Amino acid sequence: MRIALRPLVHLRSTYDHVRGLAVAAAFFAAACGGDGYGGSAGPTGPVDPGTPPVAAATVQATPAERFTPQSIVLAVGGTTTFEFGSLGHNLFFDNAPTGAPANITAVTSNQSVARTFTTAGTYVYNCHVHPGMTGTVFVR
Ligand SMILES: [Cu+2]
Repeated sequence: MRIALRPLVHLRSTYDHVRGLAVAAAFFAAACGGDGYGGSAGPTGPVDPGTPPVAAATVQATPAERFTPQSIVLAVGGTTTFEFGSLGHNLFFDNAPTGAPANITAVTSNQSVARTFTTAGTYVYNCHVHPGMTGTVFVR
C-alpha cells in the first residue's frame, strides 16, 4: 500500500503523473484480482508469491503476533517447521481443508513443531489466541 498512498503532487510532469497512475492501477489490479485458490481466508484470498517450491521451510511465530514469513511455498511432501517464540500461540487450519496436517492445538511457546504437507493445495492457518494472526502454506 505504501506505493499507492505516496502523494503524486511532487511528480514533475504530466507524463510522470499519468505513468504514476498507471502503476497504481496495475498494483491494484494485481492486489485485487480473483484469488483462484481454494480455502481462502479473506476477501481476496491469499496470493501465491510465485517462488519455486522448497522441501523445507521455517516459519516464526513471533511475540509481535505474526507468522513470519506470512506465506511459504512447499513442494508436495515438504515440511514446515513452526518456531514458537516467547509468546504462546496455537495454529489451526481453519475449515480443515483436505490434506491439511494436524492443528497445533496447545498454546505453544519456546518450541518448534514440524508439519508435513503431502497434498498439493493452499493451506491457510490461524492463531486462535490472536485474531488476525494468519499465514498460508502453498503446496505445489
Ligand atoms: Cu498467536
